[in-house]
Amino acid sequence: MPFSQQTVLVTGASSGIGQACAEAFANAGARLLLCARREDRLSDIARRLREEFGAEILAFPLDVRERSAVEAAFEAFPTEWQDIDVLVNNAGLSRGLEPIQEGSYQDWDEMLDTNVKGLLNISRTLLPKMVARGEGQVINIGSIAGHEVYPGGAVYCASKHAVDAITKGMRLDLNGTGIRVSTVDPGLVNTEFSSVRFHGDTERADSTYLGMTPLFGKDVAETVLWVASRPKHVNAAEILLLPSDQASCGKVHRRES
Ligand code: NDP
Ligand code: 8X3
Repeated sequence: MPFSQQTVLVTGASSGIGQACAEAFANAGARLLLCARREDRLSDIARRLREEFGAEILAFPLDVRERSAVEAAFEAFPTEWQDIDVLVNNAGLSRGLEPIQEGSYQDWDEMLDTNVKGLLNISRTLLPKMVARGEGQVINIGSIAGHEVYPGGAVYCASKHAVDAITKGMRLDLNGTGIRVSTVDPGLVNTEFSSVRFHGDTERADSTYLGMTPLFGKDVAETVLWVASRPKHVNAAEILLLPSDQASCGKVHRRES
């Protein structure tokens, strides 16, 4: 089991890519720390992974936007869970697709507070321990939206451009500490992402993937696992992972149904 000695933290593990990462690392023998806001979903996932893979799991509710709650959660861990080998900064969301002049302040705050400041809250809390140990790996889930901008996506894309900048800055600041920093940047992935973006309008969410074959959480999780499996002297720094039907944010091949 390649990860049998490793402790892996996945944020946003209650759904989609995070849930798939939890499953992939459990299958590879890792001990897992899983967090998200929906405690019931997390508990079900943790129970299933314990049954299926015999995984050792500590699942706990956490809103990554709440800095003091993030700090308190990690201080409260039992000693045997303190040394985290791999941090998967996955928790994130999009809200709305309105043009900038019609955008909602609430949606903007939620995206920036979660995707940017949430990632910083988790990273700032955990990195000192990794630096002190001289080892660890941070894998941020960015997006094609960190490489391009599309209409109605200014703020979500800004948040993912920020993740790209933070990833690059982390790599510079942590160079020589023994910590590797990577980003996995997917294109369209069929998760709850679009349903969250459209505030529960599932018909509109489903239309995102109409006539094309998107990625699934498992595809991204397999890539994250591959990044984490490289030998210590190799850093897979940046991976843009697209569905074959997608060439850019706005160029998606769709078949007539
Ligand atoms: P999902 O909506 O399926 O999953 C999002 C996860 O993030 C959930 O587990 C959710 O849990 C968690 N989350 C959201 N807000 C918070 C918060 N404040 N605190 C803690 N956890 C939070 O979407 P995806 O799996 O697709 O998204 C995962 C990541 O992948 C995001 O960063 C997204 O930007 C990125 N991404 C997604 C793509 C896609 O097309 N789907 C493409 C490129 C990148 P809960 O609600 O329980 O808190
Ligand atoms: C999610 C991919 O293109 O919907 O980050 O913004 S996209």
